[in-house]
Formats: sequence, structure tokens, C-alpha cells
Amino acid sequence: MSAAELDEALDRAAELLCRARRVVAFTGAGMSAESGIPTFRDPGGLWEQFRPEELATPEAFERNPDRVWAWYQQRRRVIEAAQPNAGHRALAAMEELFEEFTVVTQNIDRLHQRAGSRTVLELHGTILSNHCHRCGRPYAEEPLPEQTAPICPACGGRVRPSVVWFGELLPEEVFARAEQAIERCDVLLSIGTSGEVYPAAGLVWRAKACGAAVVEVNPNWTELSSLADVHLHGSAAQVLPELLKRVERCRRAVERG
Ligand code: BV8
Ligand code: ZN
Repeated sequence: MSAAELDEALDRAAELLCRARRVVAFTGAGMSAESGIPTFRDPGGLWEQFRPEELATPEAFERNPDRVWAWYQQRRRVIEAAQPNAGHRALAAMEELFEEFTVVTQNIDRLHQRAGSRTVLELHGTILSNHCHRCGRPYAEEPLPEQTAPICPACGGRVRPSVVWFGELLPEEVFARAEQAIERCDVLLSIGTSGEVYPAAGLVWRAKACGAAVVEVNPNWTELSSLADVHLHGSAAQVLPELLKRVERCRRAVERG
């Protein structure tokens, strides 16, 4: 996408947002790429070194809890050292411009909350909490071991990160709230997601079916690109601050009348 095409697309996206009252930002791993957190399916991404089934499933954990635990500890260290990027901050600032602004994220890094977003629905849980895989009791002992999954003091089961693995159900209440926000939104921003993981990606299809305008922010084409009314081919940290500026400008012009 040339600079002129991106400029024109940004104006179209800003126009849609300027008129919107309710917005959902649906985000994936690309949202945190510029915070130094590897995505899953990009070159050099997490799934290039490991197959998801080997690590991000309950079976993998039951088979070899320490191996799965150690992999998450390694990712937790990267995430704890990461900072929200300009894209996270732009989304946090956008909340002020709308009656309703909901972040529905597939990410587990909590960078949206650290950037100041107040309504964040975490579809796939968070790596920053842990609980017992057998009895579900939250586990908050510090410091966490690096190589071995801790033992639950209540039942002797193994402790795991509080993320949703493949083959596991998404948190029901969170998903229901996400569906409600999706069904009523005027604009859905799909940011930094390949749209390959369900039922999360199904929310974008649902938004479209309910009449939302879809704006995709992604340097690449994805499974969701066919749904987008506007494509912003660029990175989250570059595109979102520019989009925010244009929406603010449009709103000021509308207020001046
Ligand atoms: C479920 C947490 C019901 C863990 C994640 C067979 C058996 C069982 C289930 C299935 C099956 N076949 C299919 C399924 C369903 C399965 C699924 O969808 N599989 C896929 C792979 C086909 N889903 C599930 O299992 C879900 N549960 O279905 O329960 C059920 C229950 C029992 C039995 C049957 C069904 C649970 C899915 C949740 C898995 N957990 N994460 C962890 O993180 O370790 S998923 C993981 O992928 C992350 O959450 C991640 O966010 C998510 C989606 O990926 P993306 O975020 O899109 O990241 P990706 O790397 O793919 O793409 C990055 C994008 O960013 C790219 O487009 C790139 O171009 C772009 N980008 C790069 N840089 C930038 C950028 N964009 C902007 N700016 C940049 N700078
Ligand atoms: Zn337990």
C-alpha cells in the first residue's frame, strides 16, 4: 500500500470512526509485536520453533508439566520486560472519544491495561496469573520457579499459567460480554490478528453480520481481510496514533459545525 493509498484509507477509516458511537478494538499478537513480544505465525514467531499442540494444550501440560511451565516462564520474562507501545496508548486515548469503547483481546500480556485501557476483555486469559490445573485454586507464591511447575498446596496438583489452551473453552462470561459489545458496535477495528483462531476470530464475522463497519490494521493480508471495509496496511504503533489524530481532527470540525 503506497503512502498515498494509506493516507486515503486513513481518512476513510477516520470518517467511519468520527460518526461512530460504539467501537470494539479486536486485537491479536501483532498489537504487541512493537513491544518486542514475538507473534505466533510471523516469520521468527513462536510457532516456528514449537508446534502449538506440543505446548499450548492441556494434554501437553499433563504429559510434561515442567516443559510447558518453563516455556511460559520464558515468555513471561519477555512480557514482564515489555512496555506498551504507541498503538496501545492510542487505543487507550481513543476511549475518551466514544460512548462505548471495548478492547476485546486475544493477547495474554496485559499491555492494554498497562497503557490505560479501562474496558479490556481477555478472551484467552493472562500469562500474569497462575492456578492449579487440578483444583483451579489461584496460585500466587513468589518467586516462581523457572523450570518446574509448582505443586498446589491444597491438592498436590501442578500449577499452570491462567491462559486458555487449544481445546479449552474460553471464559464464558468474558466471551458473552465480548459478543454483546461486538453485536452493538458501529465500527470494529481488527488489529494485529491473523484471524486463524476460533471462536475468537468468529467475533469479527459476527460484527459484520450485525452491521458493523470493519477496519483492519495489519501489514499483511489475513483470513479476515475479506470482511474489511477499510484496510490500513501498516503496523499498530504507526497506524493507530495517526488514526487517533484524524478522528480528533474530524470531531473538532464537527463541533465547530
Ligand atoms: C475452543 C493463549 C472449544 C495461549 C491462544 C481441533 C480440536 C480442538 C479445537 C480445535 C480444533 N481445530 C480448531 C480448533 C479450534 C481452536 C483453533 O482455532 N485452532 C486454530 C489454530 C485452527 N481453538 C481452540 O481450541 C479454542 N477453544 O475451540 O474451545 C472446544 C473445546 C474442546 C474441543 C473442541 C473445541 C481455544 C483457542 C485459544 C488458544 N490460545 N493463546 C498462549 O498464548 O500460549 S491462541 C493464540 O493465537 C494467541 O492467543 C493469539 O493471540 C492467538 C491468535 O493469533 P494472533 O493473535 O492472530 O497472532 P498471529 O501470530 O496468528 O498473527 C499475528 C498477526 O499480526 C499477523 O496477521 C501479522 O501480519 C500481524 N502483525 C505482525 N506485526 C504487526 C502486525 N499487525 C500490526 N502491527 C504489527 N507490528
Ligand atoms: Zn490444586
